[in-house]
Amino acid sequence: MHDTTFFKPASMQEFASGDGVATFMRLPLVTMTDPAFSQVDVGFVAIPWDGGTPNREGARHGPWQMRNASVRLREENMVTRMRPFDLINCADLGDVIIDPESVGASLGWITSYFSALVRNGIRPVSVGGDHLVTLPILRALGRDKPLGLIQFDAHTDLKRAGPGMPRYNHATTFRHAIEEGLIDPRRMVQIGIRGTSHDGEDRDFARAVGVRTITMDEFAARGRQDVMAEARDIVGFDPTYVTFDVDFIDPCFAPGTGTPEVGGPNSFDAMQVCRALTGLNIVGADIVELSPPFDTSGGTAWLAASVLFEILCSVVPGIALQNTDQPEIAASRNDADESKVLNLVNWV
Ligand SMILES: [Mn+2]
Repeated sequence: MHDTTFFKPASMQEFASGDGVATFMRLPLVTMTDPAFSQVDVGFVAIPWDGGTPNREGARHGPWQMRNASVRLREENMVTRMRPFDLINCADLGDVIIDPESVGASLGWITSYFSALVRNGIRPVSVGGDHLVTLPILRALGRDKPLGLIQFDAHTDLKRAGPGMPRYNHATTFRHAIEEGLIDPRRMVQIGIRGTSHDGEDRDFARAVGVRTITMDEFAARGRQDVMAEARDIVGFDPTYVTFDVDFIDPCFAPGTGTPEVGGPNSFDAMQVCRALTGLNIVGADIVELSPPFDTSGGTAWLAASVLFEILCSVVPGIALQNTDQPEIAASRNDADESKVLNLVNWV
């Protein structure tokens, strides 16, 4: 049962922009013990953990900087006119507690937390943390049936762990996810891959199991629209997870990340590829690897927060349309809102 009053961010037109405790997009903080918890459609979750980063740590501080940056976001997407907070209930759900002394315990705690979100019908949009955080999320969301996956990243993160690498680190996330049956590799596409490699074993694995790898060179040659049309075809309209690594973006736009690779997409590309996800059946999404120590100006965080808003806008239509089938929701929404949602789906 959904409340008919959608949760609203504290608007800058009503409350001075510097006021209050920073939450994602100035949304209400609704933790698991709050009576309103089960009314949340999309919950922003912070995972302040970089226990999967063998070198250049710092992503554990990402959620703090991202919350601060995101208070500058306004309620409406200027281009698409999407107003997510008018259509679904969004909230900041707080932080997942992790164990700084144990990777295994932290992975378990994250999975337990996200399993509770699944039980409450909440779609998580998470903020890392390093890219290993996606594995325990997928263990909760993909437990019953393998998900489709769209991965924006400079790296495949399909490495097998070797002697010089911990078994669970941020370069092995999707190798584990596929081997554990959480992801259907034939419904997985990774976009933006570039840089140097140890031996190409990850690339061979991708090819062998049917993962579609789109390098940065192919992305640049074909263009955003063509690549994203293929990505949409690959995942179809079955449940899909979206994972966005900040290092997808060229480091001149996004230096605040642990493993930058030159020659990447610009900030406009980053926004556009997320907008091209609109209307897919997105059961969860994350943005990871924002590492404040490498960009104390906060510019990378502002870009990441802007990407987060585009991801939210792309997740909303699928949920709003789903909710519309429920009479109590249909009655609560006026015709103008409904046509906006449908127009946006058609727009893509
Ligand atoms: Mn990654």
